[in-house]
Amino acid sequence: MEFSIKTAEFVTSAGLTLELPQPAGAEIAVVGKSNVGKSSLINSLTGRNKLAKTSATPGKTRLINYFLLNGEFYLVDLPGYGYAKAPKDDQKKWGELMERYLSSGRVSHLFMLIDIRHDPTELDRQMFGYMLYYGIPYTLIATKADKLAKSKRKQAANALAKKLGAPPYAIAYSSETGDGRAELLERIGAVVHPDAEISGTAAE
Ligand SMILES: Nc1nc2c(ncn2[C@@H]2O[C@H](COP(=O)(O)OP(=O)(O)O)[C@@H](O)[C@H]2O)c(=O)[nH]1
Ligand SMILES: [Mg+2]
Repeated sequence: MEFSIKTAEFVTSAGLTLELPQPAGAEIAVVGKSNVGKSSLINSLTGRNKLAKTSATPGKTRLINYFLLNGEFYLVDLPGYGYAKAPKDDQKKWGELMERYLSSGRVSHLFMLIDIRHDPTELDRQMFGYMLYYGIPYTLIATKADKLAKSKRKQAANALAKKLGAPPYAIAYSSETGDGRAELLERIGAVVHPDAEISGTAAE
């Protein structure tokens, strides 16, 4: 069955005190550098242009933002990393916040975003290391796919995953064109309803 997003609503924002909402059926969190396209991905997925704030000024979001989708699972917009002008103190707080959140045991899946045009940075590698350390299942997503020729997207996305040391697969996604949307929805469906029959693999 094809997975679709019918409703999306903002629930709450949480900071270091980690006052998080009651767990839902699943919790998918979006991580990545500042400006990589986290908020845009949430907006384009839900078809709600102003749901997650997007900004041309990176480094502004310092909170964990919760969105409830279809009334059954959370999509979580995490603060970005790697904003060069961020004060040292902010960087430290970011680390604490991430550590607390990722070790909370609530996260069912992580979407890690990397710009399709750039090699993973040292901070991306660190982030990827945390994800493996905490043993949280993940999907790599190469963002801003519209910036590359269509014929190059798939290969560039997969190459990014390989450079990160992951199995060579990433979804090429564009918030502008909707490229990769169907693939991402399928992934979300598998996370939210892991026991549902996957099309093409009929039960014996
Ligand atoms: N061309 C293009 N621009 C994008 C895409 N996604 C995000 N952007 C732009 O990148 C900037 C940062 O996006 P944002 O979603 O705020 O990034 P965040 O900091 O990771 O939440 C904004 O100017 C967006 O318009 C995309 O798929 N294609
Ligand atoms: Mg954002």
